[in-house]
Amino acid sequence: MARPLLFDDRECGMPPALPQGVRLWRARLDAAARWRLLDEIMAVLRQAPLFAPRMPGSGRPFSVRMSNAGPLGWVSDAAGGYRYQPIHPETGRPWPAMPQMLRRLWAELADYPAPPQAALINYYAPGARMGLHVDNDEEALDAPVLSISLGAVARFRLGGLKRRDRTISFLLHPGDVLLLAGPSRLRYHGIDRIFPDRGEPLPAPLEEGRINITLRRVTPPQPLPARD
Ligand code: MD6
Ligand code: FE
Repeated sequence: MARPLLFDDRECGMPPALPQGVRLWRARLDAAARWRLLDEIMAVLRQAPLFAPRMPGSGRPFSVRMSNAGPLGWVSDAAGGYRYQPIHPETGRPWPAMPQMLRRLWAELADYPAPPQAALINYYAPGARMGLHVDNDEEALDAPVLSISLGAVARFRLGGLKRRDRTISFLLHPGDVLLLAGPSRLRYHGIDRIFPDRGEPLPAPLEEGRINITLRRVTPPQPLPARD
């Protein structure tokens, strides 16, 4: 018999079982930490305004708007495609420094011997979504991607290594932290929808919607020079 919707794993709590390499820390950031992080993110966005990335080829804009912090940022446009670059595509200025909180979270959770180089900031206004995709524009595919959710609740969809593989879905709440690592690093995933009335408001001038931050290592760590 179907269980009542209120207790459905798709709607609340932990998904039944996460595949190896996927970790989910519910409410890893408490309310105070979420506000501190949001403050830092709003400061980044004042220096590096949200831009609308475009699909390679068609030039169709994503519904999600983006910015970055750190030495590298992920961008996409019709002519250049998906890539990392050290400057904002519209202002031409270097990305703002990565907030220390984010570097610390990576050091605590990522189990990788080098710091993240890009913090990709995704902003979902009500109605925005992100189609199933794989994050594979990084050279350092041995490094995990660590993701932090803020603001509105979203439904995350997680698939397999092939687009047509079975998927599971679960909700991401503000303060949740999700890791895709190891054998799950190249799994398909996306955001089906956000729930603008659930979760927490964002600071002005955004007010509503969802922010997701993904921390990425782009290039392999520099090996130490041999001493002999
Ligand atoms: C999002 N997240 O939560 C989109 N990518 O808005 C991602 O695309 C993502 O959560 C790689 C690893 C974790 C993620
Ligand atoms: Fe992704």
